[in-house]
Formats: sequence, C-alpha cells, structure tokens
Amino acid sequence: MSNNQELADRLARIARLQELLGFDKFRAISNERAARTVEGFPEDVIALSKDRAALLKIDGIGPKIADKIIEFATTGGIKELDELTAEVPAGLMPLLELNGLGPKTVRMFWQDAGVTDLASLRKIIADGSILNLPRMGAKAVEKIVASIAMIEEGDKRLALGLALPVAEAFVAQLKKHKSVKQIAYAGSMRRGKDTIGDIDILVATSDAAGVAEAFRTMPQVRHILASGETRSSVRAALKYVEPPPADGTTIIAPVTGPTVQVDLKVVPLESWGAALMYFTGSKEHNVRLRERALRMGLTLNEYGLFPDDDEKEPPHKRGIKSIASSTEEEIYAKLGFNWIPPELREDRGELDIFALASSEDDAAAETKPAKTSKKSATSKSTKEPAKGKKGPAAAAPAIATAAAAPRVLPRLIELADIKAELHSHTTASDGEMSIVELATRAKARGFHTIAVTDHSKSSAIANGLSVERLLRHIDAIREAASKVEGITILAGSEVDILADGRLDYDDEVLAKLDVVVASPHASLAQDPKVATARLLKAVRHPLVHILGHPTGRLINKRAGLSPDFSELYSAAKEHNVALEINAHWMRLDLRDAHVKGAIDAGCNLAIDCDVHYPGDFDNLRYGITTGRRGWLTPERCVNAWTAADLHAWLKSKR
Ligand code: DGT
Ligand code: CA
Ligand code: CA
Ligand code: ZN
Repeated sequence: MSNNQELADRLARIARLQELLGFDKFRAISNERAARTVEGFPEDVIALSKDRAALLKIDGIGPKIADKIIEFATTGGIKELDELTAEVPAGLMPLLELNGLGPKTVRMFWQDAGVTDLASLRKIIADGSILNLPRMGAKAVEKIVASIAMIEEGDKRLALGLALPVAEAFVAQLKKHKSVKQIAYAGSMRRGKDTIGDIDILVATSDAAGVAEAFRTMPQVRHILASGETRSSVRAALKYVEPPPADGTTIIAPVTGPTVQVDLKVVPLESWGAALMYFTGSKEHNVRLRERALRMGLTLNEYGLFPDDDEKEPPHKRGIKSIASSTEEEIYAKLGFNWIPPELREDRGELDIFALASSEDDAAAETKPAKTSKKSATSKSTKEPAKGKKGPAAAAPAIATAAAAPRVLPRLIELADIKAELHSHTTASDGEMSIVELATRAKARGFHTIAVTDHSKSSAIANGLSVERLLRHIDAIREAASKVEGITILAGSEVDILADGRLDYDDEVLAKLDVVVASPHASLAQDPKVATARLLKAVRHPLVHILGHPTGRLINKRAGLSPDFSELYSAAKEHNVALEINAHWMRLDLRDAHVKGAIDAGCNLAIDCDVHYPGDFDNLRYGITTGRRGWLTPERCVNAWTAADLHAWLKSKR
C-alpha cells in the first residue's frame, strides 16, 4: 500500500470513529475530506510533510490535519486514532459496512440497545426488540437482514453442489442467444473443486452487449455488481426453478436467501481455447504452462500461444498470429502435453507425467538461453542434471525412470463406469424409498448391483435398526431380491463406528450381511489420535468392506475427524477395505487430496451416493469429480468393477 493510502485510511478511520462517538459532525467531515485529498494526491504526502507550510497549502488540509500527518510521518502512528479506537467496541466498525446502516444508526444501536458487534445486532433482530428502536420499521430491518446475509456469504466459499445448478442454468439460458458461438463455465467449478469462490462464465459471441444484457436480466440475478463491455458481474440467487416453464411465465427467484457471484467474460472466438485454459486455471497449473512456453521460446496468454519476441506489448495487440489459440488440445499439444482434464489442473504432478520432455527443457534452460534449438537442448539433457534434483547422481535415475514410465495420464473414472451403489437407505431407517423402488431406480441407471444399507441401532435420530428389526429387514431384502430381476440386491448395513472403534452390531449379526459399510456418525470432534485408533479398529475388522464417509465432515458446517491418513491408507490396503468417497455434495468425504493419497498408497475406493431420496443418485457426478481430482481410475473404484469381481471381493470377507 502506498504511503498516501495508509495515511488516508487512518484519517478516514478517525472520521468513522468520531461519528460513532457522536462528535460534532464538522470534525468528522474535515478528517473525511482530508482522507480523500491525501488518497488522490499526486505526490507522496509523507515526504512533503517535512515542510509544514507546503502541507498547509494543500486544499483540504488545515493546521490540525497537518499536525496529524507530521505525527504519522515521524512516529508511524496517530495518537488521536489510538485514543478513539479504545473508546469504541471493536465489533462496531464492521457494522458500518452493512448496506443502509449509517454511523448515526450504528451509534443508536450501540447506545440504545447495547449492540457491540454483528452477533449482538443479530440478537436484537431475532428477538424483535430492534423494532422498538427509532426509525426501525419492518422494511428497514428487512434491508439490514439481507445486507448481513450478503456480507456473511461474501467471504464464504460455496459448496459445488449449490453453485453448479446456478452455473448450468446461466449457461443453458445464455446459449439460447443466437449470437453465442461458445459458452462454458471455467474456474474452480470446471476443475470440480468441492467449494468455489465464484462462478466464471466465458462466452464467445458476435453480440457482446446483447449477451451481457441477457446475463444481467436473468430472473435469478439479485444484484448487479459490475457491467462493462466485456465483463459483467452479478450475485444470483441459489434456488432456481428448473426447467423454465414452457408457457413463458416469469420464473420467480426468491428475493432473499443465499446468492453466489457470477462473472461473465466475453472473449474472442479465435482465442476460445486459450481463454478457456487461462480462466480454468488453476493459477499454479497456468504458471507451469507459461514457464514451459518460455523455455520453448514461446509466450502463452489468454489470447493464445505466440512466438516470444521480447517485445513489451502483448503479441495479439500487435497483430501477431498465434501458433495455437482456438482449442485447448492444440495449445497443450504445441507445448508437448496431452490435453489435461480440468480436474487434474492443480500442479499436483499432471504435467510431470510428461517429465522427460520438461526436464530436457529445464536442463537446457540452465545452460542455454531460451531460444536454443530443440536439437541442442535434447543432446544436452542426458549430461545435465534436471532442475530441482540434488546433482548428477540423483538426477540420473530420475531421468531413467521418466524415460521408462509411460508418458500418458491415467484414464480417470467417469460417470458411465459406475455400475453399483453400495450405500443406500430405505424407509426402514431414514430413507424415503422402499427396497423395490430403490432397486428399480438403480437398475434404471444401468447398475448391476445395489446394496441396501440402513442405519444401525445407535443411530437413533436416523431410526437405526435394532438387531431384531435388522433380521426382519434382511428377510425383506431377500424377498425383494427374488422379485426384481436384472439387478443384484444385497443385504447390508451402514454400521456405526462407535466412539471407541467398536461396531454397532455383534459379529454374528454382521456375518449375516452381504455388505458392511462402517461409518462414524457421532463423536466427530475427537482428538486425532483417538480418531485414528477408532477408524483403524473398524478398518481392521474382518467383516467390514467399506469405510463410509471416513471423516464425517460437512462442507462449511463441520470439520469432522482428522485421523492420521497415511496409517488409515496402509490399513485399508492391508485389510482390503475400500475407502468411500461419499458423493453427496455436502460431504465429498474423502475429499480430493485424500483420494490422491489413498490412490498413491494403493488403496481401493468406493463412490457411493448414500441414497436417501430418489434425487440422491444424481449426486454421483460430485463423487466422480472428486475421484477424478484424486486421480482415481475405474480399476481402483469398486463400484466400477464387473458384478463378478465386486461380488467376489464382498464374499472374500465372509
Ligand atoms: P475460486 O473462484 O476462488 O474458487 O477459484 P478460481 O480458480 O475459479 O479463481 P478465480 O475465479 O479467481 O479465477 C479463475 C481463473 O482465472 C483461475 O483459476 C486462473 C485464472 N486467473 C485469474 N487470475 C489470475 C492471475 O492473476 N494469474 C493467472 N495466471 N491466472 C489467473
Ligand atoms: Ca472462480
Ligand atoms: Ca472469478
Ligand atoms: Zn452415513
């Protein structure tokens, strides 16, 4: 931050505090005005402060302000500010950020109702006492409530499952605009992260203004944050009624409730691939790509891949033709890579798969200028150590392995690979469907197997089954299995892992089940050591097949257990237990990084929907995305196995 900005911030703060303390308003105004002046002043005001007379010549700076500036210049602080700060509760200042709340009102809340921060403001709203305060009618309070919601969600990342439907609705609706040639969401959403900061939509169109207008007037748009020729930004309501009614009636988006930021960027059609790549990120992946381009004597930006001619002005602005720009495939290919699935673009090794190619260039870059010919770069590389390695001795085997390893990315799991659901609930516990309905829906999705796994006895809130009820339920499952053809219905249970790691049913009961999913549901704030012991005990249990939602985390709501994951992975591998990726967008547990850890450790994984309602099967996509982000292949996903392989594994534990 510049000197002027720092000084201006302090003066503005003084003004705010004076207002909250109810000082004569002209004092606050003079500080506020000085802040503006300093902020916009072309020279460094601090440097100027050596000459008091010069300061005083500046319009808006009187003797009192000049003294404060000189004090700040010499001591780095302003005593008056410290004194004022001490008089006002720290939580009060942020309330000034709320839309429609001026200092007078905040002061009134403080003095008349004892409000000192957001929490105490929320309290007088909740108990209705705010309505007894002057000028506080229902309308005014409603506005404050909406503003609090905005501020709170503004700094929270949103679950992918809440944001994705919004993005899809935007894309689907804008696609109808005839001028649209290409449209897609990019950013963390395209990479499939479990939470997103905002939605980034790219569009190539011959009518930028028309599309921007259509974007800003979508029914779910609640606030317009910015609107320019090539960039618009809005906050959109999360709950959106789909599909739009055919009769043309307006879709009513809720007026209050959570929103998400949506950015729209208009990009040229000829640089569609480059823009999509750039705005998909991640930043770290892009940095690696640009480094790679530079080593090849090229430069990569959101407009394309260009020859690097060391000119300051970007090549596309000088009419230079790109080497590749219209598709991602082309650009990756020109850089020596295969197309990288967006879920892998995190610089977690996805480019190092092509290690030989890049280490050649790394080695060349150390000894030669960037524009050496490819030939000399290659001949050098066998002698030079690769960058980042400790020396020739360490580098040699690394290069040898890279040469031996196949230079292709693994074939990641896809939605169509999934042929079994192994974690589902019926009306016997807390599900909404009967056994037959569940099985029929699974069959309609092309699954060969469904396991019915209702809750165990300790899950009282979830209507967990007593042993007696479970035994009857097993009979009911067997009977349904004999009635529904074309799918194998297995009798299972989602057995609670109790706080100490014991399971919720005795072994002789568990032995009657085809599938045992063991999951932690309570005591989820345990110490990591205790949690590790608890989960290991379940994994080592000879009758357990799957460790369900291993940490119990709920996105934005509950952190869940944090066991020693490497111990968990090795135990799961040793005991042939599959670790679950619970596909519900609220869980995504295991999460991406832990899936990668489990894959690297040699474990198998399960992707299950934890079906309670018919719609829950649709959460599979989130489980798949999370699996892909963890480099999961169909071979390592038990739900992608053939019926024969899956059933053989299940039986091996009986
Ligand atoms: P988010 O929204 O926080 O979940 O994460 P992203 O990855 O969607 O980030 P966002 O929305 O700030 O920007 C979208 C993409 O645009 C990002 O993944 C990479 C690209 N991008 C944005 N700013 C920069 C930048 O300063 N440098 C580079 N290399 N790329 C950027
Ligand atoms: Ca984003
Ligand atoms: Ca963004
Ligand atoms: Zn569960």
